[in-house]
Amino acid sequence: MSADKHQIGSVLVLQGPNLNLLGTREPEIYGKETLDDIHQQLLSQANAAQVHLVTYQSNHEGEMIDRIQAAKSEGVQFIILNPGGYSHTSVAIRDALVGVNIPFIEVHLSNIHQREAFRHHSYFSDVAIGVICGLGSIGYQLALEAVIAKLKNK
Ligand code: CA2
Repeated sequence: MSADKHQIGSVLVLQGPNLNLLGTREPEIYGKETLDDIHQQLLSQANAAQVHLVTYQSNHEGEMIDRIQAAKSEGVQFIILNPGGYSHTSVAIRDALVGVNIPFIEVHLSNIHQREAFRHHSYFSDVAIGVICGLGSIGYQLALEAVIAKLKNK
């Protein structure tokens, strides 16, 4: 569904593999909230700002790429992306984002730089307009606040 005439813009929140498990395991790393809790909060924040927001989670690289390509045809103006484990492996998702040329903010719940060395590099950070990590679910709220400010200033 695309934004109506009262809305100031359209945003996709795209969540990668295993983020559907939030709130069930490893709360010390990823927090206690479920993905649905996080999405409900973002939907209410977007609604208050008259922003059209859609959420999508997939455990499959190809489905994430298809969703990014669909976002282009839907007129999505910004993507808020947590690529999950694909952060550290996926040239293909990076290529999709560069290909559609939709600005995106990369969000990680945990501070990937304090963790294992293989998490220190992300294939997305150098092409993102901004990167937030280590702040838990607040990171998504801050990313949406930044997107709302950009939509108001356009
Ligand atoms: O900190 C983040 O948001 C990550 O993107 C999360 C990914 C991880 O591979 C990245 O290095 C950093 C993993 C998401 C897995 O989430 C789970 C949540 C609960 C239980 C198990 C996994």
